[in-house]
Amino acid sequence: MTTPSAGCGCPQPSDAQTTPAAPALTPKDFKSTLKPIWCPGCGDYGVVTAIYRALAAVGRPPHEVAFISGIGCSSRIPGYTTAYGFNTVHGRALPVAQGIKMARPDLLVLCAGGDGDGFSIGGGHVPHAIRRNLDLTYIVMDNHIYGLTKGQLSPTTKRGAKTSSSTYGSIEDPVNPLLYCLAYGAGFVAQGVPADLDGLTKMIEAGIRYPGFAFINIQSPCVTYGDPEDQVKVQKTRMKNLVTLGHDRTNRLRAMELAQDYTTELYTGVFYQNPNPPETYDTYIRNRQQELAG
Ligand SMILES: Cc1ncc(C[n+]2csc(CCOP(=O)(O)OP(=O)(O)O)c2C)c(N)n1
Ligand code: SF4
Repeated sequence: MTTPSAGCGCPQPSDAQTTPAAPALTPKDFKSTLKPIWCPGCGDYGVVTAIYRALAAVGRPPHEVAFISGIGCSSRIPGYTTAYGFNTVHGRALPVAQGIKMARPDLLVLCAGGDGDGFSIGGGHVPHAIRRNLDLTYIVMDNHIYGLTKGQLSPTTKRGAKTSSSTYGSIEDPVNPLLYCLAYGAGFVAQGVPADLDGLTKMIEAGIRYPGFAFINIQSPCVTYGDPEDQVKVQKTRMKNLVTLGHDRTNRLRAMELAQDYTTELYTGVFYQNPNPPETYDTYIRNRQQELAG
């Protein structure tokens, strides 16, 4: 606030003595000194860049951010940020992330991993994290393969794909991560690609700002073990942006219809955002504790 100056019109010293504003954060503030060891061309490079940008836009300093992952190439991501990081056990990132959010509700909690981590070994945790609804953001780098263990099929590998563990072609239908999370009632569900860095950054920022469990599936190609026909070609030929299509992100049933198109189209953007987010589990527990304490 400025007050009228005395006589000469110059600003008075007292006017300028307000607490200086904290300097704005930049993506660099979130970049650690560790150099990523992903293969050149791996989609995860774009994902970490989008995360640096989104965190800078949200504006919480690194020491107020906790980044939890499982095990896999993608799960290395917390180490490449300056946030507090925890590489847990394969498939167990979500339980640890929820525990951290309960113990430290003041922290901004991000959780990340691969499609194997999230929808195979860790698949049983996802529905319960959704229905528990803590305020955290879950990012899956979906490369349709097990990257770290050298190319076995994953739950999102398409039927017929030849991998190191399905040499005659996968005989199972893939899991649909978007439909899975929508069906269990997640309040925020989006899908992005590293090639659209601006779009990806915006959706990660929106997911972080969403007050509840937010799920973001990122089609992040594995250039070493992945099937380029399955992922790279689809991104080049069949990608459709939900904003351009005029999709109403508050329409959950329409979001489910679009998510069902998984094998024919690749939609990017926010599929669903609950316009009236319910109270989160962490807030509920804290309020009840206060009530009971009188
Ligand atoms: C309990 C347990 N089971 C299996 C493994 C072996 N393992 C490590 S990473 C991984 C799969 C990685 O695939 P994904 O989660 O899709 O991540 P990506 O490497 O593709 O990013 C497996 C099976 C392990 N480390 N721990
Ligand atoms: S193996 Fe695949 S997922 Fe892992 S770093 Fe290399 S390109 Fe990325």
